[in-house]
Amino acid sequence: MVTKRKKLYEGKAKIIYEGPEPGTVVQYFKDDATAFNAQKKDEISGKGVLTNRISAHLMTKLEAIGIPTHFLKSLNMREQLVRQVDIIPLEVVVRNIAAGSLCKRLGVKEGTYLAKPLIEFYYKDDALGDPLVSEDHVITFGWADPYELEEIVGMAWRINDYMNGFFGGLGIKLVDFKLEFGRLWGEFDELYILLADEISPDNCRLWDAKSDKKLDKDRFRQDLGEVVEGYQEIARRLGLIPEGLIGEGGQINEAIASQLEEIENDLARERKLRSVKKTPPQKPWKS
Ligand code: ADP
Ligand code: AIR
Ligand code: ASP
Repeated sequence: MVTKRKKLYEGKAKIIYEGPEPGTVVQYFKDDATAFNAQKKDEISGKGVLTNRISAHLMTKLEAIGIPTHFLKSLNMREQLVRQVDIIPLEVVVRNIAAGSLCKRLGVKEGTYLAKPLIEFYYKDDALGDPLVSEDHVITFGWADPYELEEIVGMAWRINDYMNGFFGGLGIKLVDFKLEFGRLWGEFDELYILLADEISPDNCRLWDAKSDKKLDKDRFRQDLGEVVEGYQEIARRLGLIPEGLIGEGGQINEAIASQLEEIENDLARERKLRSVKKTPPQKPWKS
């Protein structure tokens, strides 16, 4: 019997479906790309497969260093099972090198190394265009309390430290990235802050360390072309694409594609074992 699952939310890059157990949801990664608050839109064939795989991989790496994340397991090429959280309405941006809106706002030259990593908060509200806000705004308007904010900032620093080293080892500069966090209440009403949403070239700026070639969503934002190729290069360096999968003209090698599915299944099986201890919360969702 085919059961139609309930769509809970459709965003610009993902669809959230009801999960198989209470407290879980399925994230479906679309090929849609938007920029500048959805004023620019397009479909980038194959993007969702790559962002799903890259995000699953990075979330698993972060779990392994003790960052609590929403990720439970990969389901298929475009979907992953995650814990449902109450999203804190903040986009937490960490910057190592000046780019994007920082350059526009302050006139800093793109590519300038910052004296220290910079953490910024944007209030997550499409109608307002996700405005930049201060920690004081966050507290005053109650988007997060001081303890939550301290935890979020601590996690953002640790994630940046880890990812800087990790990408550095792959010959990639981690220019900046955006994180989202969510609240999860445990069995005894204790509160956990989890890393949620996704980490992929859709919300990180990643440059080749030698050439400074952009391998992220800026290829789409700035009409640089070869968008999916940039994402593929990141996946390839992460070891998520076997050599030879993509031919000269960008065509997929079917034999290697089926091998890729096997790898995906192996990864999923491995994560299933890892996720045994992570039973979904007993309590129905609080919102
Ligand atoms: P947007 O809403 O900006 O268009 P997406 O297309 O990426 O973004 O949609 C995904 C939505 O799901 C986002 O609003 C994000 O905050 C939310 N989300 C991410 N992870 C979770 C989670 N674990 N539980 C509930 N909601 C989540
Ligand atoms: N980001 C912010 N809002 C949505 C996204 N994806 C990410 C960008 C970039 C970082 O946050 O992809 O990696 C900073 O973006 P900006 O535009 O503020 O310079
Ligand atoms: N995804 C956001 C938008 O559609 C921001 C961006 O990535 O540029 O505007």
